[in-house]
Amino acid sequence: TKSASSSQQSANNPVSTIPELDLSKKAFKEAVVRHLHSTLGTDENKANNHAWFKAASAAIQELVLNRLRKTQKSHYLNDTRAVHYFSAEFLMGRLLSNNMHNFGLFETAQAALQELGVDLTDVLEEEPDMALGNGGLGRLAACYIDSLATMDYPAIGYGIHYEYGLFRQEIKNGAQIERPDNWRDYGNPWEICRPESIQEISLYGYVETKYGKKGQIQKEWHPGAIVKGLPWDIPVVGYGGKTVNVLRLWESQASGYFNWDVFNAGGYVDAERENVEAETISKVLYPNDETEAGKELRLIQQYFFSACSLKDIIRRYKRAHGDDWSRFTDQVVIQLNDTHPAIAIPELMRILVDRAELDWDSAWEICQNTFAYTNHTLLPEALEKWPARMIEKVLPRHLEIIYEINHRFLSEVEKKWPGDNLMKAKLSIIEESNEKMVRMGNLSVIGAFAVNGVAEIHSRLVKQNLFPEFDALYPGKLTNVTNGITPRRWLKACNPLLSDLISKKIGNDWPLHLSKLDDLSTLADNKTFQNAFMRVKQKNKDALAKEIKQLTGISVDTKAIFDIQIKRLHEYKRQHLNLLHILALYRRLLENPDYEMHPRVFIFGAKAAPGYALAKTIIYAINKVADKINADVRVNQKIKVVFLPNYRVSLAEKMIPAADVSQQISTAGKEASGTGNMKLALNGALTIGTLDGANIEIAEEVGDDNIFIFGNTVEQVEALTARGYNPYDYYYNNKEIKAVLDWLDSDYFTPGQPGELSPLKQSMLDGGDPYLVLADFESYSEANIRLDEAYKDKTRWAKMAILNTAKMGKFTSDRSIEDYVSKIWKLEKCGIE
Ligand code: F58
Repeated sequence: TKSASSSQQSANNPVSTIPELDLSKKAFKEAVVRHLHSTLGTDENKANNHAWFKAASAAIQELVLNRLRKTQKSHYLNDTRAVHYFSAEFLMGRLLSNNMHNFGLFETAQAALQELGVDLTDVLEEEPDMALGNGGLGRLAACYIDSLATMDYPAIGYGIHYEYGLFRQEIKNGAQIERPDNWRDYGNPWEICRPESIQEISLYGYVETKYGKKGQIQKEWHPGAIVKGLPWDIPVVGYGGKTVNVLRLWESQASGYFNWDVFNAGGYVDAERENVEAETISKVLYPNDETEAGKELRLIQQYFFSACSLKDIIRRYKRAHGDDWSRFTDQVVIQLNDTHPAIAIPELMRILVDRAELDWDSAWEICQNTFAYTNHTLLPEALEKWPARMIEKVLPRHLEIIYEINHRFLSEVEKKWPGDNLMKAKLSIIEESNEKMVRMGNLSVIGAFAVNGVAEIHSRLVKQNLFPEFDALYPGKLTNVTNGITPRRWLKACNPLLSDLISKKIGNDWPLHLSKLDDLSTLADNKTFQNAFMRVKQKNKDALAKEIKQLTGISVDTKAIFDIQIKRLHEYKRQHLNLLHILALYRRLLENPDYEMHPRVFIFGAKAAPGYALAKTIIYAINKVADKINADVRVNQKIKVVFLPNYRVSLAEKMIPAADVSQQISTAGKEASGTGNMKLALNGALTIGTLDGANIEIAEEVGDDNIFIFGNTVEQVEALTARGYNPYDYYYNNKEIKAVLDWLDSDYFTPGQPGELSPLKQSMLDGGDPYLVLADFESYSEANIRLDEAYKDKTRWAKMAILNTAKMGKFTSDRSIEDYVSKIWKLEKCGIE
């Protein structure tokens, strides 16, 4: 299907200023045809959309590689300091449209293809998403490397070249089915294989203690296995097409090396060889979000990409500086995206102490000045801990180093709090439980020079609740960098109609200077602009309605409120609060057919971790409730419920421009930041949300009149849990809550199968309702009534929507990156001529 807008000509095509590149329609057309012939071996008559996609991508890639060469040469000649963004996940989505936009070539390409008889919209649909991430954390990494390139900062992303990204979700009879994500089945036009930069890393084995010439103790790791890392480079094109950085992703390969001596001596290694065949390391992305799996293969994945990346960095450093380590921390800063790459800390110590033979203190100083760490969660089940025995088996030398780091650290603690053993137990890297565990968060705080949370409230809670003693021990180390999103992908490319309207009013440099959107504020009361703004929203809704019809068969009223909740499925995000409210509306309509409400379509998109049973039940419940409501003629003119399968970046790009309402309803204190909240508000959706994560900062920007806030605050949540929260109080005191929960026990939504939805009810009653769904229900219901009231007043709603777009300047990832640069990374721009 055609999206509403991409066939429109736009007014905001920036004039390119790259003299050596021919960005004309003629040149693009020729390049596409040339690739059709010589790269794909087909021709204009035979080519299908996929071939056109490949040829168009190859044509763009020529420009990309030209700028990549220039960028790398310039970074090399200037010997620039660079940030190395270590992340187990990069959720890139599609690249063709983005790269076209960043070269200012989108309209040109569209016209060129049109002359060839091809629709660009159909061609773009051929590209599989690069879904090498779970959710917010992985998408944040993708937005950040976009901003880094756009702002001419020397940067490289390091991660894993997963053969299978996040699973494809199918819905069968309402339930989630996971299917493999074969994103590279037909090749990937962007990635460049770099066999010349292969690295090798070691695993397993044992450590030998030796004595050096001066009698000093030396450690030698005799690995049990060696694995090769083959790098694949994905060019990252900055807006304007000047700087092209890279994302380097490691694929694991067998090296053929296996230490039989170790096997004969130790015995246990052989079993591991079966467990961890080299190729399996980068085989598949772990599909968990917010739970820590604790699997050996996951630890190996983390070490694999961290160690390959460090070797790569050191190779590059040595090329310029030889064995002189004194300038290392001037040139290199490594950002750890959560604790997943934290094993890089002992790995760098190993390289410096065992290999480079630096003394411990010098090595530690380098280490502590190299790493910075971003925390993305406070949920205890998401804080990584590894059994010491597992680390000992996989990385025996690293465990020794971790113990040594801890030993020295605990003597610092002793100096600050003499004799306080409780304090030591709390701060120790090692948790002395039944099974000794290594706390990766503590290791990261100790090994990094800066630690940041991802929104103001989250960073405050990191200081106050998660790491208060570390904050006292290292004043100033803990800080905040509020998340951001790239307005290139999340407005300019995904919402061309709104982008054009904005550019006509305020000029076309807002994608680089998002605060300029504030100029729209003066138009918020302007009738003509309101109409234009809402006309765009309507067209985007019409387009999404077609998509919904195609994907689910459900027809929706495009004049209804499009109410959207899109994010991973998790109890703390409370999709089930949304669902309970839908059930309440359903009941109200059945009881009173004249119940006053504007028609509303509730649209969900969410993947559940495959092992998270209750999350899967919630998806099932949403689908079963949807079936019932959508087929019930008594209510289906007023409410519809849609669950769009396989939520992913490219689907988000279609949903977000069409949203009237953005559901951001996590339990206060649980959502570190959220970034979908920013994308939706930027596209003119009004937020109904709790005072959690970045919602608070969004409310500050748009003002209380332009957002629907409800629910318990963090303080109230803390007080409520402290005095013993009992969900039954709400169940027995609120008839509506009782009725909708009891409804779940019946077979009304699952005919012939009573009890299928009971686990959901149980979780909110006997399960203790850990995320306070019932406590927030009434306030949520009231906020929904306010929202409904507001929507009835078309002028008021238009004004509110415009102000949401206008006030989102703060949330560009360019601002986040500038915060990282000034607070943490201390980089200088390197403009590429
Ligand atoms: C998310 N974390 C936060 N983790 O939940 C969200 O509030 C925040 O906006 C976002 O990070 C960016 O800071 C998140 O997405 C994961 O997906 C991890 C994947 C690997 C296992 C542990 C969770």
